[in-house]
Amino acid sequence: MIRYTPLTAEEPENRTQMKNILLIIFFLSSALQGFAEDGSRLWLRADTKAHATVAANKKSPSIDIAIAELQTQWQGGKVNLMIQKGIAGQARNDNHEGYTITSNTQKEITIKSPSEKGLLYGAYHLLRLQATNKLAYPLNIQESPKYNLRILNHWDNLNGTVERGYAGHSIWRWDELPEVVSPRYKEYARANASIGINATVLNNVNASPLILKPEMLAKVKIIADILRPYGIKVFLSVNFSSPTVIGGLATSDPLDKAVRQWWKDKANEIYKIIPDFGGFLVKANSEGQPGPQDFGRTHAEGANMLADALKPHNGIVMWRAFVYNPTNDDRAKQAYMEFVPLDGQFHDNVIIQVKNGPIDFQPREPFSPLFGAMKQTKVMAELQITQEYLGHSNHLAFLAPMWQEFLESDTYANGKSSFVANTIMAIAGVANIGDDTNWTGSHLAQANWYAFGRLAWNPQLTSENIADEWIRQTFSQDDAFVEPVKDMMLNSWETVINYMMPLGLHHIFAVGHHYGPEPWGVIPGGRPDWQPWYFHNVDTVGVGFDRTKSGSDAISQYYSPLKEELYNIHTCPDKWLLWFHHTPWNYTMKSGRSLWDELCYKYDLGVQQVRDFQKIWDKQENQVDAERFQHIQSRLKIQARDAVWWKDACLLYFQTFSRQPIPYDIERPVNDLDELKQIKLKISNYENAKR
Ligand code: GCV
Repeated sequence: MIRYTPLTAEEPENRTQMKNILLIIFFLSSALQGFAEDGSRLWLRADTKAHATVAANKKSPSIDIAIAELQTQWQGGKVNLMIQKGIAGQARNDNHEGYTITSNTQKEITIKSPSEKGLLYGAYHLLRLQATNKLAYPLNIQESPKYNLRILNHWDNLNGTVERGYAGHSIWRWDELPEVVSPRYKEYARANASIGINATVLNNVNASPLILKPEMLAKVKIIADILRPYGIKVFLSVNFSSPTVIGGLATSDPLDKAVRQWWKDKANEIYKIIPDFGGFLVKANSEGQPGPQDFGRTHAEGANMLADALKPHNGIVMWRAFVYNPTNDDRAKQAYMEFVPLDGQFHDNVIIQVKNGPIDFQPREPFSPLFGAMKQTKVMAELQITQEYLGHSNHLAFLAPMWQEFLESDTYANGKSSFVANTIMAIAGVANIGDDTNWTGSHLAQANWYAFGRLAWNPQLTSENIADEWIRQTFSQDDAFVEPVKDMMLNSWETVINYMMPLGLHHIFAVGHHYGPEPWGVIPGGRPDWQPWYFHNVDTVGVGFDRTKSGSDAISQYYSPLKEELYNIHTCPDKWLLWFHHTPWNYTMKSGRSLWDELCYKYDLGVQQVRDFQKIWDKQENQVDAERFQHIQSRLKIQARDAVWWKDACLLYFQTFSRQPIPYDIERPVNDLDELKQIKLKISNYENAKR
């Protein structure tokens, strides 16, 4: 029913009538379009007017949250929450985070878990089934996460900027804490708990030593207290030079007694105020960060010193393997060369954190050969949720298919089938979260946060399943909306690859901002391994990085039979061809086309695919609120323009080497190479590209 303000005696009648007509128009248009939406509620948009009966056999802050969520949202009968030791089958894991959900009738549902956290996860599971229309009685669900540690890595700086962040400033308001506590911390915790994320690193791996000062730790404590009932542990990135910079010691040598004592004292200080503190994440001897090698020590010696300090408190060290130096060796080989010889030397509370690919979160990379190679060392995967190399928050790139391709890759470690997902014991994701109202800079990028959590819980979920769940919770249950939008999302990662870097091309971004194309880019006097030519090696013969025996032989780091498949240009999958082979322009591809023609068709396909996304989205205008409709529509326009920019820049530049025509049945370039070379976007590492 439409209500409007009653007439008041003082107002002239015609003015009042006019006012009422305007109000009616406003309400009618709101009702037709749905209410304006800013995306702040993420995928947690269920009606909260339910009055469900919920009973629990224990009281605790986490169980109170589970009760409150169910009471306000569950539309069915009574729900019993039961802590129960030793529940069966798949619901068991070391962390006791598993749960069962059972029902005899819709009238009574029971969620059991050995832990409070498990009950909370069970409650969110039940609500997800309701919100996606997937409740099928009788319920007989057993769940437990594949990995005990499912952690976000924030690259947030203490001054509020976010490295490679495209959603505004950091959500952590260090300047206001501990006195002022943003309501967003709790919303953040709730969103993460709803998808099973159970840990977070609050600050950038390019870490300021200041994070360990007592006044900062007092602020960290406040955040940890808010996240705790949601089952989320807090970790910090630490700077290896902290003993010198804030401790006043003469050295930060990990074998120095005073340094070791400094870290022990620091750990004690932290655990005194945050008893369940998770531990440290460390970027050492990488891209200018300090590390044990500054003192002639190894990564193992550095990591173990920190591990020893954390051990009495059950804390862990996540030590990153993202290391490379300007040497003569292929950058793709270096992490493996550095870390494999150290296998077996790390203490058992150290986990080596390895990026999914051997270079750096490129649009598509083969998996890093470190997965499966370290037999006596714990290894975890690092994924990038923030779209540093995938169009920032301007482009639609749903990343579940990328992560799935990675997790399902067969390493053949130990001479037998061994998928990446089974070689790791935890997953980290570099967060795409900021203080923008919609959290992630664009509405559709929220899906990547969601997908990360769901896959870290269960890497066997399909991308389709995850997209379906997310769309139904975030937008609409109507299949007429869900199906085309899901299709668009599922194709979006491959689309970005097509118009940016098809066939295994990589790192041909404009130097610095990693947004637009600059295959011709040169940093005068800069490191060779930061220059696009290092990666594409274009010449009049062909294009691509030779990683076979005649080149860097990075392929030798993989196991048989994968390595034989990759060595052979005819069996190397097209998607990785130019990653592993410097391929002649006239080489005949599996499609029967020459490499040059195939490259042209791929770039063109990428452009056409984005145009199709625009058509799909524009058709949804009546299915979605105006605010989110327009936001996404405007982002797709940017993406369509950028796709043409990428296609023209790469094809026109590579054409100066291939010296062949762009096939005449594809869209002609609309830009001139010389003009494209003049484009210089001024984007810092801390902002979304504006075009
Ligand atoms: C946090 C890439 C990014 C850097 C990032 C680094 C890393 O090089 O461009 O911004 O630094 O990876 O993962 O440490």
